[in-house]
Amino acid sequence: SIASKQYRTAFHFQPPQNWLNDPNVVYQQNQIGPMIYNGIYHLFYQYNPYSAKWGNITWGHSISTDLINWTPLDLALRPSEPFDLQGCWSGSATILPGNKPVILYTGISESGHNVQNIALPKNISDPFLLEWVKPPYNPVMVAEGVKPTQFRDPSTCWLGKDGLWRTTVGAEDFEKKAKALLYRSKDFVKWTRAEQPLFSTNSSSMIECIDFFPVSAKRKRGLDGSTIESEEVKHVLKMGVFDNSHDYYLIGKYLEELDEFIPENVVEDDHRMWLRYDYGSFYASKTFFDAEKRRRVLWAWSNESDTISDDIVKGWAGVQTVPRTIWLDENGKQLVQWPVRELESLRMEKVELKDVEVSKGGLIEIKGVKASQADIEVEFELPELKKAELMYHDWKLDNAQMACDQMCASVPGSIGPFGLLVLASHDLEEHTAIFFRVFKTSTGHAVLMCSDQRKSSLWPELYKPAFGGFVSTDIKEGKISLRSLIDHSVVESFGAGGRTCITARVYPKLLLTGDAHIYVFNNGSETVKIKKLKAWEMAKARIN
Ligand code: DQQ
Repeated sequence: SIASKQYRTAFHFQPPQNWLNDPNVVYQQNQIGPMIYNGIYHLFYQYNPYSAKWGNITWGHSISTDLINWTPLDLALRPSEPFDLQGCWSGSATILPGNKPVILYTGISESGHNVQNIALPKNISDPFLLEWVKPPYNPVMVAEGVKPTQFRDPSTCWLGKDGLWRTTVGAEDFEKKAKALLYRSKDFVKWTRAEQPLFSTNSSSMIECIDFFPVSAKRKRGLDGSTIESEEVKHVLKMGVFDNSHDYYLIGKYLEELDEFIPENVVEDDHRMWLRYDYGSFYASKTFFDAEKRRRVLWAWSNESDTISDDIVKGWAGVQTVPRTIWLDENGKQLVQWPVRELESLRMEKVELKDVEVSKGGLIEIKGVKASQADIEVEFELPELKKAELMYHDWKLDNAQMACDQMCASVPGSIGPFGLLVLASHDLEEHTAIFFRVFKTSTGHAVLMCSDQRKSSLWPELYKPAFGGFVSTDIKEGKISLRSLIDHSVVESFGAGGRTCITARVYPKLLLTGDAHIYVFNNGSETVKIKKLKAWEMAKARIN
């Protein structure tokens, strides 16, 4: 049945049971107390302790030293006071000077309003930060000039040159305009709303789980959130668009003097023109700066594709994506993501292929690894690009998904569709197809990446879309890579070194019989070459 343990993940974070959604904060705490030599990562997440559906929201808490294996701790926050009686919703942590962590979170008050609260560790020398106290001066922010039920998810705070802390909170005003409100504070207790929001838009009613952080324009390494303006620094503003539950981001300049974010290359106020971290099941993401490893790490909630009643039967719902390092692409125009290196510690048996041609209709099985728990990296070499089919549609805005919908893996093309069939039964009755297709356009070439779930399962009533995104890569070099992490009910894919990512949730029936296979396929008229392929069976991480 759908309640089979086979659908639980081996290396994606999930609690032992019940409902999970947004990652709240993860931060690395350096050497508090003499007993600890490695930093400890803390992951907090939205959690319903009583059921596998959303409700009774608390903060679950787990810790790790490697971002892969996790130990569960008691709930960090649960509703207890008039300012959070109806729920402890999303927020973030900030580390104040002296290595003092503070949580800012949204409480749903007795009267159902969204208010912002503070929580502090009860005992700062407890390395596990087990207990959190809510000072009596809460709430520290209440809605002013915005809907009191649409005002939430304070971001990690950053410190300005003027010595004031800042945070941004998503809100919807009475004209249905979304705002990234800006608040400032000297002491973290008294917060004052700035006249001007950090950013505002007419293209969504509400924006959730805002993340705002600097990225280096020169190097891959991450920057601390309070890094000040300079030639070499750009800022990223990430917003969860409430109307369609997708995370979008903009790259631009943060003008500290004006406390305003000015996005680059944005001509219209239309969220469909914004960038996406992931074109699949991926929402409410949050980054944190890992000071020890000098990287910025991204987490996100990957929602279910089965029904709520299935979730109740299963007793669980929701996973976190694997933690991903993110940095600004060399072209300065988008971010690039790659699973943290620690994930590679789970790689076991390996299978390798080199220089294998896959001609029209070709299907090559990758044998020798457990196909339900694997990490696959392939590098494809392409035929001459002049063979590419013409893109006769006017694919604009966010219609890559539509393109994948119309041109699935079984619709033959010229260069592509080629890629992987994963969680595939021997007769291919069930499979998830992750693939590329190259087009000729009036200005050059376009590369489409799809993750098509429509044939992923024979179970009824699942959400089985074909997700898609365009890939911005220099295809003229004649190469493209694909990495897919297969973890029972998760398929998380990274195209062109992490330039386009797609996470899918699937429930193939074949997992119940063990009939899982991995294939490389080509359905284009032109032969593509597997330059290199490596597939590893993954060990099971110790998660909660
Ligand atoms: N989830 C939280 C909210 C947030 C939403 C509630 C986003 O704070 O806006 O569980 O998924």
